[in-house]
Amino acid sequence: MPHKPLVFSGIQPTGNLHLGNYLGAIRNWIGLQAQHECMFCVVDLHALTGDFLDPALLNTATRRVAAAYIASGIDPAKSIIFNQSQVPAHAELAWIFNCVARVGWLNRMTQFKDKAGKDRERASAGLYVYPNLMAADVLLYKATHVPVGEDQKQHLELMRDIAQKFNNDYGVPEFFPLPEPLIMGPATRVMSLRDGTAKMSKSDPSETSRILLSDPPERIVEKIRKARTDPAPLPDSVEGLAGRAEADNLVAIYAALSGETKATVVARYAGALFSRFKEDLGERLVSVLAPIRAEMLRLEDDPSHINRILAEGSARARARAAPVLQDVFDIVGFVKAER
Ligand code: AQP
Repeated sequence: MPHKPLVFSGIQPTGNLHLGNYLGAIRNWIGLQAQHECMFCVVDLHALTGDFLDPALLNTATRRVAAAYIASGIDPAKSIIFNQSQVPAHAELAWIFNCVARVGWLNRMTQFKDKAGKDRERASAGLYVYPNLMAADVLLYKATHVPVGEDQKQHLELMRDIAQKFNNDYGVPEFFPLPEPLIMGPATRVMSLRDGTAKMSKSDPSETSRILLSDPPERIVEKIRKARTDPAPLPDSVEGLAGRAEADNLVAIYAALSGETKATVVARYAGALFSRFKEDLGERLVSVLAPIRAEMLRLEDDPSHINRILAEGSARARARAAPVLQDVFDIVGFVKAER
């Protein structure tokens, strides 16, 4: 049974969105929206898996992530924008997937190891089963394509394993599709501006490690000016970026913004000092991010408008989820309580 193409992706409302979220995920969604049916979720259930999150912050961040989607070009009339907690079927299917996924599979997840750090005993059980909830997010709608950054590749592989095992165990071949990851562009893994070996992340304690979508232009320029680099000038070939993680990261960001390859960028700046390159990079960033920030501020000024968009999106998502969850309940053998 071929599955109808459907794109699904989401972001956790755990803080302000950064350039990694934009280049690795959101920006790629805009092009997909023109060609496919799409659902973009604010994954607020996932947001609880880290350290205690202040409810007021979660509340604000949820609306802010939705505002970032819309300000970046996601059209709520075309694509479904909603927050995960408003569709209880996500949590219900996730429970079933907790019983399908094997502990051995979860033990291999590098994101859990990275996020739990040294003190794994203290990590929440939710963080451990995070990939099962992520599988439920996508498979609940039988979505076929998942545009994400490089860091989510392993979770997508696990999602496919869950779908395959469910289909096999219950003898329902092709009930769930095996979703394809879409990892697009030259900046699929944007690194921290302070450490070229660490991913740019919302939860990095250093605010100067990331460019926020909400940063005003002067702050963007300042963060890029202060971004860590080595003392050598830019090389004349991509090979010359090897072993220079910070330099490589800035060139990749530039290439993603200008729509060029890293090779074209280094050829243009061969031998230039980083101070000059950073000036141009700062300008490019401001020209892309300033209009998004302005639109985000405008949208955030009217929380009830965003609430309405989320409410409409959630209603559409619930309507799509209900028959799939009912099929799953029938397949696993739950008795439907009739009056
Ligand atoms: N540095 C990055 N480069 C490219 N893509 C990235 N993504 C995240 N960081 C980068 C992509 O953004 C989407 C949403 O990610 P998320 O917020 O749901 O979770 P995350 O990957 O854990 O992101 P953060 O910023 O690191 O959040 P915290 O610090 O809260 O855990 C995904 O498609 C992801 O690939």
